[in-house]
Amino acid sequence: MAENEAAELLRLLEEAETHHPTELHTEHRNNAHLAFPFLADLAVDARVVDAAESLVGPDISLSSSVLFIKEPDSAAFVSWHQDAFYIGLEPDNFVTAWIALTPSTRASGCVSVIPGSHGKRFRHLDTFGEDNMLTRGQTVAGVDGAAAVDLVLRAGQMSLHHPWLVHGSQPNRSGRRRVGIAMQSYLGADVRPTRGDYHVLAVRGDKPHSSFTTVPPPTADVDPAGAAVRAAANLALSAVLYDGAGQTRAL
Ligand SMILES: O=C(O)CCC(=O)C(=O)O
Repeated sequence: MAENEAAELLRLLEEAETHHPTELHTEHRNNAHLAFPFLADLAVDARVVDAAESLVGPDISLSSSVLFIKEPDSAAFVSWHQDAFYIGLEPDNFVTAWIALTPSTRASGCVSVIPGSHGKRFRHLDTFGEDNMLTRGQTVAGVDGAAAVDLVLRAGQMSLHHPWLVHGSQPNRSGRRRVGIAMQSYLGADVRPTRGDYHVLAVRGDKPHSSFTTVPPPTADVDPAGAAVRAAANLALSAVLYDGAGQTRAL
């Protein structure tokens, strides 16, 4: 999308942060598209969904979203990981769209990926590192950062990543916020939960399979119905992401 369109989404997000600070702070960054209509609209935006469809097929649902916000000159980073390692969905016919609302550059800590790494499954260690933005600080050890490719995006661009692609990101050393939202993930028709309960939004084509809980999009910012839908979805997601973990963090 054009940069001015992304700037308008950023304005809406920052307005929402001002009016609903507890709904959008770092530890409450999941599934904001279930409580804020402008993010639900972005989740079903044809430009995003057309790209997802080219990879996962015409019947699509969205299992969750994550706001990845790095404040200016901050230490927050994302360790090398594979999303599918802790997501309870199979087969791997799903894709994440990472949408930049501000420039995502090497200086601001853009997402970096290891080409070809989606062909293997790597062991992850839970570090729960303080500045690590991931739920468990899950980390693939021994990744050669020199092999990484930076996904540099201007505001309004997006990248798509495969669920087994090793990726991570460095701290934001720029003087500007790095704001991205990961629509994580767009699921094809054959995808099923392998554990837990996923609360999905119907995005395109046939309605989601009955093994998922289908939830409605919000009608107003954090209205009681939307807030309840999001809270239930986050609880269910938390149970999946922390399955087997020794400790948890707020989600
Ligand atoms: O935003 C980041 O830096 C990391 C994003 C990520 O890990 C993801 O979208 O799966």
